[in-house]
Amino acid sequence: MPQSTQIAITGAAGQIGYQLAFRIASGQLLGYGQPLTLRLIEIAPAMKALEGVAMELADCAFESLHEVIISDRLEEGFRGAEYVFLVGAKPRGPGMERSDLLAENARIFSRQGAVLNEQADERAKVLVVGNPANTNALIAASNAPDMDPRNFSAMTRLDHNRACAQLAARTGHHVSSVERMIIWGNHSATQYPDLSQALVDGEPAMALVDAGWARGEFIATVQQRGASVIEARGTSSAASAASAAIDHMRDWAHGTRDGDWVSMAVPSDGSYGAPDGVYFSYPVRCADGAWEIVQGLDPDEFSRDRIRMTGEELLEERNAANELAL
Ligand code: NAX
Repeated sequence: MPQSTQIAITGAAGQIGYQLAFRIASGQLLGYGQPLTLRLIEIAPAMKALEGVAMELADCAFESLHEVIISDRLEEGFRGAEYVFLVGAKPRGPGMERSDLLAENARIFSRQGAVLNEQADERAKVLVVGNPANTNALIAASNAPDMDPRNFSAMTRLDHNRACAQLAARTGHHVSSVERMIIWGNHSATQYPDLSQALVDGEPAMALVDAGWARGEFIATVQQRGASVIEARGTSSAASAASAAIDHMRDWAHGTRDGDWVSMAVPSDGSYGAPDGVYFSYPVRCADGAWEIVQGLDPDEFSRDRIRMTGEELLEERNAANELAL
């Protein structure tokens, strides 16, 4: 029997956690039948709900699931973790400024980074989903000095998948025929969904759609998709977010499709004019458990402008986080 892979999820009794835990337990991350242990973490007031999640996980009788550990102690939850999904975060409350939100989450993610450094497998892959995801990833990585910052990333895969779905619908093709989509920058309203490099059934997307749509409605629809889901469902995207989190981690661990790439927010190296020292969403290719930023693309002036704007927002977030000196 191979060893059980240790997978930690924070915010595991929340909306996304409730989807994520079951999909992973069913084998969607590691492959059907691969043994795994779920280490589910919540804050104390949500522990009763988390007990219910653990009961339901047992009731699924999943072949892959060997053990479920539930805890409100990070030390226990992160122990030996090889894959870490940082989903739990402080939500924006009524009257709360963006700076307050950043400060509250900076405290959460600095502590999580420090405990990961002590307790997790030193090669653990850490995916930050909780918002503001890019800056939370930066803060967590900065507080884990013994871990490689490249082992932290933030999720823009939901935006990426949304963009692929919009392009597929517009061109009348199945979403699986869409390749080389890009989300640049921050997982926020300044993100830049860019289809200028995309292919649909091997053909350049720009030859299939008009430039006005590509630069206008397409971008706005992807940027505002989360708000549209809230308006329709009365609550924010959860199943699609969990699905994207698994896509992100699976491709990172097992590799991207030949000839294709995905969007991940990773430590910027200044490529394409993005600022250094932030977690910036780029097109990346993954192989052998590592990612590389796709090089050699030539963004036009419109794209460079958008990349600059979203980079400026990330710098502002980074500077605000630095002022907290966490
Ligand atoms: P919920 O409010 O349903 O669940 C969050 C859970 O996290 C709660 O159960 C809460 O008790 C727990 N929690 C809070 N602080 C914690 C801490 N310090 N340690 C452990 N657990 C903690 O939110 P949900 O809809 O699941 O969304 C979770 C996060 O994902 C939010 O920050 C949300 O903004 C973010 N999202 C990010 C996306 C992305 O693409 N990067 C898309 C989806 C989602 O909006």
